[in-house]
Amino acid sequence: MSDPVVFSVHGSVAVLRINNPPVNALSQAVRQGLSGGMDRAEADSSVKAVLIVGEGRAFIAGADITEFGKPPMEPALPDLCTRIEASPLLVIASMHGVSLGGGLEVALGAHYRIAQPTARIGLPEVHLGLLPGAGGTQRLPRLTGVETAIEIMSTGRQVKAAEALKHGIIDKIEEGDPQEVGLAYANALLVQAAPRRAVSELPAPAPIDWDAAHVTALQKGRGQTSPGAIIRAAQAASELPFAEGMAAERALFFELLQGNQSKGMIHAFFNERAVSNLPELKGVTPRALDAIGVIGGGTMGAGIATAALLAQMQVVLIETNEEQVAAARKRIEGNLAGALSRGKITQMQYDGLVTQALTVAVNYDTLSNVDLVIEAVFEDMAVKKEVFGKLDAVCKSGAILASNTSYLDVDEIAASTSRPADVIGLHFFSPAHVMKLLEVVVADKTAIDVVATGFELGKRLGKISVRAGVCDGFIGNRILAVYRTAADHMVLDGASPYQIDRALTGFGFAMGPFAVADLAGLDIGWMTRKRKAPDRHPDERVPTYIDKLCEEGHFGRKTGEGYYLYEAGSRASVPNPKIPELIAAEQAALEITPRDFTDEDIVRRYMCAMVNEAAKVVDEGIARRPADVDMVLLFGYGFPRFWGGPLKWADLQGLDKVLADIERYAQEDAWFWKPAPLLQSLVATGRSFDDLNRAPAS
Ligand code: HSC
Ligand code: NAD
Repeated sequence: MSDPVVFSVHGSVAVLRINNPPVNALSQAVRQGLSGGMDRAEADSSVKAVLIVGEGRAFIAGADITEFGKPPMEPALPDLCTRIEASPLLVIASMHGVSLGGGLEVALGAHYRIAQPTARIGLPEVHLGLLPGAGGTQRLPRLTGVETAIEIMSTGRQVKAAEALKHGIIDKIEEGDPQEVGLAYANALLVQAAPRRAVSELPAPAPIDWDAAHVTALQKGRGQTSPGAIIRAAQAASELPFAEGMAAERALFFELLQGNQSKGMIHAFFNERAVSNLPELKGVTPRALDAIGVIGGGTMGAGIATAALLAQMQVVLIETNEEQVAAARKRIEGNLAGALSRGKITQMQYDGLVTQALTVAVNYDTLSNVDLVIEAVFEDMAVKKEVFGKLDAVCKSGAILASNTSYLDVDEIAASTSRPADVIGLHFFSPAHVMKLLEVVVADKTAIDVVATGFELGKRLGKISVRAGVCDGFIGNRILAVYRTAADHMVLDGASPYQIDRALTGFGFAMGPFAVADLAGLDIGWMTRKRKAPDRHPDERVPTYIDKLCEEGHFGRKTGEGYYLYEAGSRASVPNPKIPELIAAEQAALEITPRDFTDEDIVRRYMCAMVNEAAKVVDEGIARRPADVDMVLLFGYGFPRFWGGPLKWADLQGLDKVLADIERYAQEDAWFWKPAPLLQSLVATGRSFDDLNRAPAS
């Protein structure tokens, strides 16, 4: 392997060029190389300045996250930054691409910073459940003031060079080769006899109302603790001498590193990348994806078309009649107008997308040239089969026929065509141009290059794509049906829907299950209950109180009344007083004596139901690995990222404890709580779900 830091001398400037692909993470070898390079430069009497620069696509992407949790190795990053800053030589960082986390902290250790116009800087540790631990919390507030520093650290956002210049984080922007630009800047500074400027020697930043900022940070973090720790570290920067502030930062960093939230978030970081890395797709070339068809321009079809248009694809959308054609076009234009108003596209791009890239028609022949079609018509097998029959007749040979069905059997849909190998499920989430998840549902006969194309489409649309097998609801909706049922059972037994929603938002979900039901429309669940009623097992407990509300025409948010009451034009809601009465009537009819649940009981039962079904989904091969389930829940169902996903949560609780709870619940309702065999075997053999993630994929 080549040297991770290449040393060279150019006149009176020594260059330390970091070369650690793909993103110059600060591994031990890089830290060692930088420290050794500083020693070497200082030992050379001809050298007056040091330029730190990165090879490849980034200056430095931060500490090497793979080293977290392993025994620390010298030199420690904070010490390296201090060592750079303390150098008697003038130290300059020339930044391109991203300078993130420890990468920015190294640059803040330098005395001057120059950046490319396209460079971006940031302290994204908060997304890993951490805080900047190599002086970022102490140096950044000295440069920008506390408010800006806190905003940058607690959002973790990437700041463009121009903004960084405005805040005084960098000193100069100049386009060109980063090393050449950096050398010119270093030489100019030497000519001017510019002083060494140590950020640590700047005056401590002015204080703010720390306790108020702490409360706000915790509220915004919805249960995540690192934003609160960021405030405390900034407070240390303001109140303590620099060295003591550094010690306070280090203590807070290690507290977070040892906690569960950083473990969950680091799990999410690596697995959101790993999830679409299927060994069987190595070397498989995806089919073409220039033009796509969409059947049905309702909620989902319009969202999918929008996503494809925003990814520069030609889109042909088919609806049933001219009125629906106009309605579909209006929905897509509305979605694109949203992208325009958020600055994601320009007016010119908007015009091009709606006039040239999008065709909306009634006639299926319009689809003769598309590479892939996604069907998003009503969730009804007969309608789907009719549509697939038409697609089979008009689509060119090799075109991929995909269904966005939520629950239906993709094998059955495939079998109704003359080309089952070209059929796949592509399950998007609503709103499809916003939600990050795509389940790529692989049917029995789906060809491997069709699977590869499904993943390629996901990549082009900026989605996190997860492979799923065929079953009722695939990965996500199948698990959802079970944990949702656990919530319904708790209502029957005495917990109010409002307490359940509160307990689960307290756990970190963006919304509780009953608020979600109102948003999705209560009619969906009502219809499903009616459809499933004839085959229901006698031991299955299904509450019907909410059906009474549906019978009166109340379907949740869209009609203004559901579990909650909604005022027209407002997002605010209040509990619907009819609900406790309806629940009480059903409890009386079923002779249930309601009991109290603590918030902790509620979370535990909800999570145990989720984990138990997820273990079955992995065991049956519907999901490849536990981490795949975790990513589905994270990106499709609002699961709190700081837990890493339900199976990471289970690992962090201890699987033996989770299984013991499930067995205890089974004493009340053995039909619902059947322990998953995989969970039992992991407990029996002392393994975790994460052990299965690490096992080579079959
Ligand atoms: C940090 O810096 C902590 C410090 O404040 C203090 C530490 C002090 C501790 C000591 C105390 C005594 N490490 O995303 P991509 C891999 S925390 C290791 O597909 P892109 C990534 O897994 C860090 N690996 O590319 C992937 O691997 P694969 C703060 C890293 O162009 C490959 O690189 N920094 C890595 O779409 C390509 O990545 C961050 O959180 C890292 N830091 O995006 C930045 N970064 O090919 C995290 C990436 O095997 N990184 N990899 O799948 C990113 O945001 C994005 O990767 C980039 C590139 C925007 C850098
Ligand atoms: P929708 O009722 O909003 O839209 C369906 C559209 O299909 C309507 O505009 C209808 O006119 C059109 N359509 C019906 N038959 C057609 C045909 N033969 N040819 C062309 N167009 C036809 O429904 P939706 O919510 O967009 O759901 C569509 C599909 O996506 C369903 O299979 C659903 O299960 C699935 N899905 C929905 C969601 C969701 O949250 N809404 C999420 C994921 C998947």
